[in-house]
Amino acid sequence: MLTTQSGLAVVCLVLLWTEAQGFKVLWAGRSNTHQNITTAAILQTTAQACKGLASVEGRDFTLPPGPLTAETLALACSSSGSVRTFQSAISQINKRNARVDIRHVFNAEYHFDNEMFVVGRKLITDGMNSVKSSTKQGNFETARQTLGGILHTLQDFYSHSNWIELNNQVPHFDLIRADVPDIGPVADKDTPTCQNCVGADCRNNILENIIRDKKLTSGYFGLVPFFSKKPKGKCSHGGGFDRTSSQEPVGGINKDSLDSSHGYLHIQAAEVAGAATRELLQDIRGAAGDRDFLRMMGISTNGSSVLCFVIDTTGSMSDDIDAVRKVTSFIIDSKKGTAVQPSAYILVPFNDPEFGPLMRTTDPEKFKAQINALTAAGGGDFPEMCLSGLQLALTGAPPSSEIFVFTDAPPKDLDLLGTVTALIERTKSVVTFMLTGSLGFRRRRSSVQGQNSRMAASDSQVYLDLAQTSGGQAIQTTKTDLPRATSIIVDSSSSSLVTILQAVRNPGRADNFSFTVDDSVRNLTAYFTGRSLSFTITSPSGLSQSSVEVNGSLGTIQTVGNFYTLRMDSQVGLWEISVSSTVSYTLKVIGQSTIDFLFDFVEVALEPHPSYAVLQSRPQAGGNGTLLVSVTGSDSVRLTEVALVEASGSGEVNGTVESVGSRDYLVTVNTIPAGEFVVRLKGESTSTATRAAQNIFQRQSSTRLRTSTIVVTALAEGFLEPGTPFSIPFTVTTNDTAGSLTIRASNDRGFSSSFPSTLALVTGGANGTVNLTAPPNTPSGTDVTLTIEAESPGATNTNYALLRLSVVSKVTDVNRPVCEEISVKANCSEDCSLSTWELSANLTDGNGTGIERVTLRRATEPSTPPP
Ligand SMILES: *[C@@H]1O[C@H](CO)[C@@H](O)[C@H](O)[C@H]1NC(C)=O
Ligand SMILES: *[C@@H]1O[C@H](CO)[C@@H](O)[C@H](O)[C@H]1NC(C)=O
Ligand SMILES: *[C@@H]1O[C@H](CO)[C@@H](O)[C@H](O)[C@H]1NC(C)=O
Ligand SMILES: *[C@@H]1O[C@H](CO)[C@@H](O)[C@H](O)[C@H]1NC(C)=O
Ligand SMILES: *[C@@H]1O[C@H](CO)[C@@H](O)[C@H](O)[C@H]1NC(C)=O
Ligand SMILES: *[C@@H]1O[C@H](CO)[C@@H](O)[C@H](O)[C@H]1NC(C)=O
Ligand SMILES: *[C@@H]1O[C@H](CO)[C@@H](O)[C@H](O)[C@H]1NC(C)=O
Ligand SMILES: *[C@@H]1O[C@H](CO)[C@@H](O)[C@H](O)[C@H]1NC(C)=O
Ligand SMILES: *[C@@H]1O[C@H](CO)[C@@H](O)[C@H](O)[C@H]1NC(C)=O
Ligand SMILES: *[C@@H]1O[C@H](CO)[C@@H](O)[C@H](O)[C@H]1NC(C)=O
Ligand SMILES: *[C@@H]1O[C@H](CO)[C@@H](O)[C@H](O)[C@H]1NC(C)=O
Ligand SMILES: [Ca+2]
Repeated sequence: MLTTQSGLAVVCLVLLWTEAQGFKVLWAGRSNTHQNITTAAILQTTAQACKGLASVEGRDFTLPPGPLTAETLALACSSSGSVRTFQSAISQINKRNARVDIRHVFNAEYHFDNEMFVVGRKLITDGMNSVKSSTKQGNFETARQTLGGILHTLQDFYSHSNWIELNNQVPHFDLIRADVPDIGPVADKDTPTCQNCVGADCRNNILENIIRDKKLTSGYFGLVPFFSKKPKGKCSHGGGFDRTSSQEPVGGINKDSLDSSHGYLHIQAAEVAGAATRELLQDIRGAAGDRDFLRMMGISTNGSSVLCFVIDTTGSMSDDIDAVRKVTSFIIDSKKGTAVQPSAYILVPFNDPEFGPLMRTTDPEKFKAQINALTAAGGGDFPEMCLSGLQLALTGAPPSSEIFVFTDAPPKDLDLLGTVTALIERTKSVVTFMLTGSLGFRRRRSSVQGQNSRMAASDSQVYLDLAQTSGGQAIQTTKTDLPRATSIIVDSSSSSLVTILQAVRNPGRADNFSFTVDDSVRNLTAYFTGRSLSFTITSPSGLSQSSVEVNGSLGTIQTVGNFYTLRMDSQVGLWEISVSSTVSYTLKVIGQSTIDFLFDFVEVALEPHPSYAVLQSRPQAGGNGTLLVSVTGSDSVRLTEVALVEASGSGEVNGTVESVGSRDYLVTVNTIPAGEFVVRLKGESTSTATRAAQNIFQRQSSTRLRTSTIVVTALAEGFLEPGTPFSIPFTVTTNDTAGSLTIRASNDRGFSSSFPSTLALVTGGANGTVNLTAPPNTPSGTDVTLTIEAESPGATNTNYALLRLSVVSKVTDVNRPVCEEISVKANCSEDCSLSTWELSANLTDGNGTGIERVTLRRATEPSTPPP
């Protein structure tokens, strides 16, 4: 069953006799996993949504022959630019699904163990309500997060209950309906449901009368030796970790994998779980509409990049706002009607003391109008609320967005620095600062309201640091020259931007860098930022150009303030860059390519069920670490090397790479570097047009990461209800033995919160609670991002836990509207889409909240098991 792969052979030997909760997540051999089931269902439902949207928009939709993949489907959906975001959406849903086996291993209701049908179903229906509300508000991140979790519970029903043994071939539809009172006959607590298995043979251990009366039951599960007990006569989950399965009646009924107690029904259970997953997704699709359903899945017919501006609107900014207007119009007009226009536009103005609100639209003309409406005024004293504005952009933009901040003043809200840094690390968005006036070169800002504006070099340091953490630039220029620097914004609006190399030397020093360009890369571009820089680039064929040659053998060097851009021919092979500056500098080499990667540090647990959960904080210092890396964009790439590279040195640590899925890899590193580091990945691709020799590719993370000696964990399940305080308990563990921790909690919605500002250390750590309250009028589906920061005694170390929560109003109307057919006038016999027909129907919602929307949809194909 289990493949014994590199490094984990010993563990796998142990796992040979184990089995645990739900379909597996990792190391499932030939068995179906939660990921297989979920991915297949998403592809099928998304294909139907694409088909629906295409027919409404009068476009053709044909699925290519062969197996459905994210690539082929995105292409068929006329959204080839969305491959990466589609894969990223699937991956996010799968990660939240996997997390349930780590965070809720002891909560039976999340797995439909212990006959917890009522609570289990409530998790699903409450979650569906939240997914629909989030989608309606455009909060797709939160929607995916919730969706991943409830799909785990839904799928486990088919593995852990006796639904399949009751000979059901289709899903239990009532599990996803809040409008039915119960889910049918369930064996009550006192009714025995199982008998002993005959040796290892558990085929007939469910009692005959339970099967005959069609009573639902599920296996009991307990991990704790001697303490785990089950009620008399009840079935067990089964498997080595389940301590109840050795109690009478011995054995189990789970169908988690081919070699489980009821492994002979594994395939059927997985098929019905797949059909159930499709049903749930169809229900969400119905509520969201095809366009928003596809956006939740990361698919937009308008390309996938997001244009995101954070703009200082205080008195001295009118030149900058003009420059933003011009570049916005340029991007929108030059990409109009093409497949590469931004899929969304985000604008966050900030002033002092006001900032926000975040404006998000998919309509380019509306965005232009919003930018045209900006005026420069006010601002009071010199510093402004820049970090508050940036915080909104970081939580409101999709992950890995490029965010551009325009300002000429230092930040006033430095208390948000830790939060903004945490958000950059977690979202992996890239922040580029356009610093003008006094923060730029030469010209100084005119004094505001008679106050003297005092500037120090340190004023811009916060921006330089944040740019470096995110992998962006801090471009310092005059207001007059600013329009020439905005070409970087045009570059960023391409939907397949990848980072090939990025490095920072601060303090500056002479150094040599090399990088490999593969044949999927187009429009190779190098950016340098630094004062009085001096560099030379050499191509694989030996052509070289130095920074003083404006027009050289590789291209034209454009210089604006401290920012240099060189666009080059994307020659395949090994390139070299030699920098001889002693002042601090950054360099970044980007290109356009479909091949990229996603990564997260994860916590892996092998017992009872091998699974992982994404860390919402910095990894622990001095120890080992595990990353989940997914290669996106191409089916024919193989990852060969993943290294953590010191951000400002040349040290690097190689990881052990283990494939755990078609494009997913678990990478373990023995010692995470102590300082800041980036993730670099190398691999081979055979997707060349010519299918020529193997093609080595290299990619790097933009974001700089770091470890911490403090560990912060916070667990928040469920949803905030408007007007009601919501408690989020958190735990801090640290090496420090005395003193107290400083705690800061902040959220991006300005919700009122209470938390202890310091926590006294008890041996090894401390526990605390943050109470967060959404105002009573908060719309259902609003999301809120909470950062809980802990700082060690003496401020030597900080870490955080970042949580994205959803506000959901109590549902009062669970009854579906009714569509009653009155008459149909049609003379079409076969394909009615080719003729005219007339339908008259009576749509009513009883005493419910009313009918929101009426859509016509072609009947979907009957649920068929995946091929
Ligand atoms: C695509 O762009 C058009 C305008 O060009 C806009 O009306 C529409 O809302 C956009 N669609 C999506 C899914 O972003
Ligand atoms: C960079 O490479 C050049 C040529 O190979 C070499 O002369 C120089 O010493 C190197 N510089 C550093 C800092 O390694
Ligand atoms: C590469 O850049 C050129 C010129 O800047 C542009 O015309 C072309 O569309 C870009 N290529 C791609 C694939 O975007
Ligand atoms: C990683 O570190 C943890 C905690 O220090 C330890 O329990 C575990 O065995 C280590 N794993 C490996 C593969 O070294
Ligand atoms: C990392 O692995 C690569 C390829 O396996 C090897 O070339 C390189 O020297 C290794 N680096 C370190 C620091 O071990
Ligand atoms: C499920 O995924 C695993 C890992 O990618 C794969 O080995 C297995 O063949 C898949 N199973 C099915 C039934 O698709
Ligand atoms: C605590 O200190 C020990 C020894 O200095 C170190 O090995 C360990 O990694 C530290 N743990 C944390 C959480 O920092
Ligand atoms: C949070 O709310 C709980 C319950 O209402 C209360 O006991 C606790 O003291 C509150 N904690 C803080 C930090 O306000
Ligand atoms: C924090 O809470 C956990 C679980 O309730 C408990 O085990 C731990 O001892 C507590 N730690 C401190 C420092 O109070
Ligand atoms: C539509 O349904 C409502 C409620 O059932 C009923 O009162 C009404 O008469 C119906 N209208 C028609 C035209 O059938
Ligand atoms: C309206 O609400 C009442 C009480 O909540 C319920 O008994 C009744 O069946 C509802 N009527 C309809 C048409 O749904
Ligand atoms: Ca001010």
